[in-house]
Amino acid sequence: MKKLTATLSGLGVWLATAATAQMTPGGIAMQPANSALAEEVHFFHNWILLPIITVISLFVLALLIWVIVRYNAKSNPEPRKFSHNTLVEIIWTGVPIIILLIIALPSFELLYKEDVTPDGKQVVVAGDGQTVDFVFPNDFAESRMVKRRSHLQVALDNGSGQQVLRYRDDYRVDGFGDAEVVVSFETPPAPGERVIIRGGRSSQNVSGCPNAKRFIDACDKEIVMAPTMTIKAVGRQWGWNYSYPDFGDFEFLSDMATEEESTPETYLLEVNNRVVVPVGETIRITTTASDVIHAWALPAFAVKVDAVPGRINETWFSADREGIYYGQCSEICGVRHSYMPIAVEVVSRPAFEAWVDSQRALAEMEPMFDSENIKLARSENAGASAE
Ligand SMILES: [Cu+2]
Repeated sequence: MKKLTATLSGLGVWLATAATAQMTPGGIAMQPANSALAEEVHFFHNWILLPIITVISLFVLALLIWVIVRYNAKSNPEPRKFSHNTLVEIIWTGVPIIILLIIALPSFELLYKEDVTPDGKQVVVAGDGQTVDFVFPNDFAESRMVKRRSHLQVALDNGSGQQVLRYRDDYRVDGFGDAEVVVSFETPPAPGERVIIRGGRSSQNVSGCPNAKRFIDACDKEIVMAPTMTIKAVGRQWGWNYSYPDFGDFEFLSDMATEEESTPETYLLEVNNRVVVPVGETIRITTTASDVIHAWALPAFAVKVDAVPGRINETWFSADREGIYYGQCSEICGVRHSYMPIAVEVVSRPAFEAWVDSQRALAEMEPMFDSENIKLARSENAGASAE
C-alpha cells in the first residue's frame, strides 16, 4: 500500500468551522451529542439508567443504616429466630425483574438501531396541478418493506420549506406491503410544489426535539436515509488507515499528530489526516484490523465498534452539525493503544466534494466533482509517524 502521510497545515481551511467535541479536563458528563441516535443514547443514560441506579443506591444505603442502627447487639439484644418471609422474598425477586425489564426494552431498541444500517429512501416528485396519485416503489427486502403508516412520511415543499403532512387528513395511502405504495391527495399539488415521500423501517427521534427543523417538524420520529457512502477503517498498531471505496478507493493513513501540530486541548486526540464526511448524510463505517483487535469509537455519535482481524464489522452515523469530533481506539491493543486517536471532520457537501477531489488528485485520479478551490490536504511527511 502506498503510504501517504502529511502535516496538518493543509487542513487549515476546514478548521474555520470548528465546533468540536472531545474530552475536557475534569469533565464527568458525556460529550455533547452530534446525532439523533447519540441523543437517544444520552436520554437512555440520563433519564433511565441514572435515576434507577441513584434510587437503588439510596434505598440500599437506607436499609444498611436501618439495620446498623436498629439491629445492632446493643439495641436488639434478643434477636428473633425466623429465617423466611415469603412476601419479602417475592418482592425482592419481582421488583428487580420489573426494573430489568424497564431497562431492557429501550436498550434493545437502541441496540437494534445501532446495529442495523438504515435503509430509508426518498422520492421527490414535482406537482403539475393535476396528478393526485404518487407512487413510492416499495423495493425493500421482504422483512424491511413499508407496511405501516409509520414507515412512510410525506411532505410538501412549495419553495419556502417542507411542510409535513398528516396521514388521512392530508393524504391517503394504498398498497402497504405491495411492490408499489401509492400516496393519494384530495387536491392535486400545484405546479412548482414538490411532493417528498420518505419510506423505510429505520427511524429515530428527531434531533433537538421539539424545535427541530428537520423532515418531521414536531416531536416525532423521522425515517433515516440509507447510507450515501461507505468508509473503510482499518486499525493497525498504532493508527488507522482509511479508504473511500465510493470515490475511487483512495486511501490514507491517520496517525496521531505531534504536540506541535495539536492545540493543548487536542493533543493526543489530533491526527495528521482526519476522516472527512458531509453533514446530515448517513455514513456507513466498515472496520477491520491488520494485526490485533482495535475499536473505532466516536463518543459524539455514540459509535463504538470492534475492529477485528479477519472479519468486517459495520456501523453507521449521521452527523447533525459541522465540526471536528474526536474519539480513540477503545480496545486495548498494545503499548501505544492510547496513541491512536480518531478525528472526524464534518463539513458541508461542497467542502466534502472539494476534499474528495483533492484526495483523488493526490492519488493521481481525475476529479469526480466540479469543485472549485481544491486544496491539497495531504503533503509529504513532515515528521508525523507513519508507524
Ligand atoms: Cu488500537
